[in-house]
Amino acid sequence: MGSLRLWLAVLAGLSGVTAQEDLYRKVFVFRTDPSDAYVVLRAKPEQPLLNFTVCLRSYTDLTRPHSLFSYATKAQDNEILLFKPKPTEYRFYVGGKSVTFRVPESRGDWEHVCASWESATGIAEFWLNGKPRPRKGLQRGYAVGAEAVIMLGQEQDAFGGGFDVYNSFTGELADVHLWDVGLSPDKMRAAYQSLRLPPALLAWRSLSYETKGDVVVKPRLREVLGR
Ligand SMILES: *[C@@H]1O[C@H](CO)[C@@H](O)[C@H](O)[C@H]1NC(C)=O
Ligand SMILES: [Ca+2]
Repeated sequence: MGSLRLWLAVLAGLSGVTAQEDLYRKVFVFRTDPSDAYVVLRAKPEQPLLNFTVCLRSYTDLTRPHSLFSYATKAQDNEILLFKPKPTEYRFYVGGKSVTFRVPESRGDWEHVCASWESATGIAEFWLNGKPRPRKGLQRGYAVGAEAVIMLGQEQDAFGGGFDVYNSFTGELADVHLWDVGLSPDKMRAAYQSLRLPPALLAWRSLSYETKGDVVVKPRLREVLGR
C-alpha cells in the first residue's frame, strides 16, 4: 500500500468496508459484462440541493444502455441519474424527469461529462469533453433530496438496490465529482482538463467509497486527455 492513505471503517447502516482515498491517476475498473458490481460513494449534502454539478470520466466499449451515476432517495430512485441509453445519447434525470442530450459517437476514447442543474430556472447543462451541448430545462422549482444512496456501476430502481445488470457499467470510471453549485464555464473546462477544482461534496482526490463485487482500483494506463 506504500504511501496510500487508506483507512477502514465500518459504517452504521451498511455493513461493509469503506476506504477514503486520493484516487489521483487511478480508476475504477468494472471487469465483467454484464456486471453486478457497484461502488457506493459517501457524501451527505446538509440540505436539499437547489443547484448541483456532477462530473465524471468514462472509458468503455459498451453499446448497450448503462448507468454512469445513480443518486437515489427513498422517494425517488432517479433523483439524479446520468444514463447512456445508446452510444449517441446521454439521459440526465433530476427528480425522476429526464432530458436527452445527443452526442457524436465516441471514437473509442475516454469521455468526460459534466451535468448541472439549477432549480430556480430548471436549466440543465450538459458538457461533453469540455464543451457545452445546447441547454435544456427540467424540474424548475424542485429540490433534490439530501438523504441519498450514491452509486457507480449500477442504476438504482430502489433506495440502494433494484438493479438491472443489463444497465450496469463495464469499463473504467474516474474523476467523479459532485458539487452543490452550478459550476461556471471556466470550472467546467477545468474539470475536463483535471485542473484545480472548487471544494466538492464528492471529490476524486478524497473519495469515501465502498466497493461491492467485481470492481477494482487500478492506476491509469495513460493520460486521459490523449496527450
Ligand atoms: C443556486 O444558483 C443560483 C444561480 O447561480 C443562485 O442565485 C442561488 O443562490 C443558488 N442557490 C443555492 C441554495 O445555492
Ligand atoms: Ca432507476
